[in-house]
Amino acid sequence: MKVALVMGSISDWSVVKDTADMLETLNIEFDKKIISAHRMPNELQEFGQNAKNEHYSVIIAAAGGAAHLPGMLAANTSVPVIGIPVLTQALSGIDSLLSIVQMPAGVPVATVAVGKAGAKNAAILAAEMIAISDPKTYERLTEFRAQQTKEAIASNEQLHE
Ligand code: RP5
Repeated sequence: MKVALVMGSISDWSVVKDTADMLETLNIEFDKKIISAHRMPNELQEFGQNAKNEHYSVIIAAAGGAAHLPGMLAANTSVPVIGIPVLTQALSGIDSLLSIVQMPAGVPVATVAVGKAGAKNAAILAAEMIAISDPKTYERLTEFRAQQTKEAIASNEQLHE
């Protein structure tokens, strides 16, 4: 089971890298690709329409500003789309967030938080979707959660250093 990791521009890669790292941590196979909704509209449509045939289980799409990429991918496929709103300089990512989250009824995009937390959570959410029918991924997610709980508890030590 494979994830498509799509971004609107090479300028999004510094954010999407965190998603890629987390997918690797969770041992999820993925392909990464730049598809600009506005500069590559034909490629976007083709990619969305072929997503199922390409055996993608989940699409993660990151975009900033007038962030139409996740929504337009969702318009072209029933493969679930997770949208990452990229932090922007002009409007601090609120433009990205609203562009991605406010989808019309019938075409959902599962939208995560702006910035680093969202980038990581997109990968974890994709893994959770895959884990529904993949016990090995479920096991890895369980281990990941247990480890982060352990680290959070251990961070108490730092209060007394
Ligand atoms: C969006 O426009 C991209 O997702 C990027 O976040 C934003 C700016 O793109 P560049 O002008 O940096 O290529 O399509």
